[in-house]
Amino acid sequence: MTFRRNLLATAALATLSLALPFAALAQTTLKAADVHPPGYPTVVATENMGKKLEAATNGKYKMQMYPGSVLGDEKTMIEQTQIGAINVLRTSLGPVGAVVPDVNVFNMPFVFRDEAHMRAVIDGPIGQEILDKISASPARMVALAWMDGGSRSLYTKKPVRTPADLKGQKVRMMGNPLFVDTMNALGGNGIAMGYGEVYSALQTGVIDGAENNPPSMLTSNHYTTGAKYYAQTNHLIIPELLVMSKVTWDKLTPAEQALAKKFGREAQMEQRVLWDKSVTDSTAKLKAAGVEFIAVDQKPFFDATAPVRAKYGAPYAELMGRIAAVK
Ligand code: GTR
Repeated sequence: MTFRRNLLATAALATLSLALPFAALAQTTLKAADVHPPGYPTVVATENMGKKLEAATNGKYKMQMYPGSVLGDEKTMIEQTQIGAINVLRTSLGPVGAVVPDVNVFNMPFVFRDEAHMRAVIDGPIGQEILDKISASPARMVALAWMDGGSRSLYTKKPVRTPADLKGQKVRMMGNPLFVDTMNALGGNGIAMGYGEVYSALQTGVIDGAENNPPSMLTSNHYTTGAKYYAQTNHLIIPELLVMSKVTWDKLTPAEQALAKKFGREAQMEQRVLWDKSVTDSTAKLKAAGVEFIAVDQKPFFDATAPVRAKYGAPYAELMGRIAAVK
C-alpha cells in the first residue's frame, strides 16, 4: 500500500514538474467588444488584429470577440474597459467624449469638411495627439488606433430637407450632451439613448428618427421601422476608436505593447478598405429595400450648428484652426 502510495505521489510530482514549464506559457484570452454584428468592418479588423497578436506572441495572447452589444451598450462597455473587464474595445468616439472631454473636438458637427479630410487628420500628427490625450487622461484606456465611421446623416419617418423639417421630431443621438445640443440646434428634439435601444424606440414611436451611416442603418434594421427617409446631411463625421484597457496594457511587456500599437495601426488601414466597400454595399441594399436617399443643401445645417461649435470649440480654437488647415 505504502509503496503504491509513494509511487502515485512520485507520478503526481512528475506530472506537476512536466506541467510547470507549460504553466509559465499560460495563454491569456483578451476579451474584445463591439456593438456591431459579426462581419462588420470594425469587428473583422479587430479580430484580425487579435490573430496577429496571437501569432506574434506565440499564442501567449489570444483574442475573443464579443460582437453585437452582447457586453452592453458603449457607455457600459467603456466602463467595463476602464476596470479591465473588457480588454480591447472598439467604440465610437462619441460616448468617449463624456469621459475624455478633449476628444470632443472630433465630435463636433461639421468639424471635418468631408471624409477625406477626416482621414488626413486622424492619420497625421493631430490624430496621434488626440490618441495620446486619451491615453494620458485619467480614463484608464490606452488609445491604439482609429477606425472609420463614415458620415452620419439623418433618417426619419417624415422626409427632412431643411432644418425646419426637424421641428417637433424626436431624434435619437449618442450619449454625449454635445450631440443632444447639436440636434436641438438643428430644430429637432435630441434624445440620448444607447444604440441597442434605438430599434424598439423607432418601432414604438418613442422617437421619430435617428442618425447614422448607411452600414449601421442597414445592420441595425432601423430602416425597417418606417424611418426610411435618409437626408444626406453628413452633419457628423466621427472617427471610431480602438482602445485597450489600461489594466491590460500595464500587464504587457514593452515589446508586446509595441505589437499592440503596430497591429492596431494595421487594423486602422485594413478597416478603411472594408469600410468603403461596406458603405457602397449598404447604400445599394438600403435603396433596394425602399430607403429614399435625399440630397440636401448642407449649408443651413452647417449654419444652424454654429452655436454648438462655438460652445464646445471655445477651449480648442487653436486646434480647430490646425484641423481646418489640414489639406
Ligand atoms: C455607429 C458606430 C457605433 C455606435 C453607433 C451609435 O456608427 O459605429 O460605434 O456609436 O453608431 O450610434 O451608437
